Amino acid sequence: MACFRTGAQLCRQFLFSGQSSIKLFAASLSHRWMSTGKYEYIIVEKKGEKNNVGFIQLNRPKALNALCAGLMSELEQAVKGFEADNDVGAIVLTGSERAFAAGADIKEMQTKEFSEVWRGNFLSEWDALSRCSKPVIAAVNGFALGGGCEVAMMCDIIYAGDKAQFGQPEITLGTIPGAGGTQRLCKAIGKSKAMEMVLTANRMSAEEAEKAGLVSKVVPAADLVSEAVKTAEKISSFSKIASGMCKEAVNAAYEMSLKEGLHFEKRLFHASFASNDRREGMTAFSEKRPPKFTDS
Ligand code: DAK
Repeated sequence: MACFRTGAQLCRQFLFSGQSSIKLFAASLSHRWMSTGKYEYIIVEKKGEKNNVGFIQLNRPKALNALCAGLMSELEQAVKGFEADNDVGAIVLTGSERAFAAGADIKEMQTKEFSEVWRGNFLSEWDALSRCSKPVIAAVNGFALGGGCEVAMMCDIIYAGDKAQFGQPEITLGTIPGAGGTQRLCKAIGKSKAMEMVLTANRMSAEEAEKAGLVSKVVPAADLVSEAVKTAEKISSFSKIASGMCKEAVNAAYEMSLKEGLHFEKRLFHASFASNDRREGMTAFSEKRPPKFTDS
């Protein structure tokens, strides 16, 4: 199964890498559409010197970026748009200085009944971000609470501004985290700290989150986005086939036993030998010159 998925992904990467004029035209159209502000709750742009970083800013300031259905649906569209854009090698997701996101929209959930949420698999569309094949960096300033913390954890790397606060306050609403707050948090910071956050609704500061391993870097709030974009640019400079494989392999560590994960990693490594970029990377090293990756 693992090998099948790897092969399928490789084929898809090969297909996307064909820089045919039709594909370039479609990408430029979708970029133009994304940049013309057709979104209500998010801002979508491309950033970086080479315009190769997808940038999504949650933009519902009056509700502290509460993640209403409309916002989540726009987020899914934007992520899919960047996935289909051959120029984009990594994505940055951020909010405002006051709030990354204060959680799912409580007012939208308030009157829902059990039968409705159960039968309709309420909020199942939230998974889209965690299925993105390109690396995503969450740049978190301010509140990342409930679903906001869970969305950050769906990303591959979290950078935090120095005033960021992480928390899973669902218990104060008589419910529990529903999008990874009991699972990803536990894997990121361990059972005792996760239990404490989930059971007490106590928040974790940026500094504590870095110590606990939830975030990889804390920077002054004002520098957060540029730091995240810089890292995304660096990732984008490498072969997209290699970065996609790296992401897939690291994520496998969450879902497989060590034995299965090591096997999966080795097979992906072998599969990288089918790419031109692997040959180019090793040739460039031997010839003492920078590589020219073509994502093929
Ligand atoms: N929903 C809706 N509105 C929110 C909101 C939220 N989560 N958070 C804040 N707001 C709104 C406030 O109602 C207020 O609106 P107005 O009254 O001005 O109209 C405005 O944002 C400003 O908020 P405050 O006046 O409260 O501002 P403060 O600075 O005093 O307080 C705060 C900031 C972040 C501490 C506070 O707003 C707060 O405690 N917010 C709620 C945090 C929270 O409990 N979050 C968890 C929500 S439950 C699932 C997927 C996801 C989820 C579950 C399942 N599946 C895939 C199944 C997620 C669940 C959740 O996230």
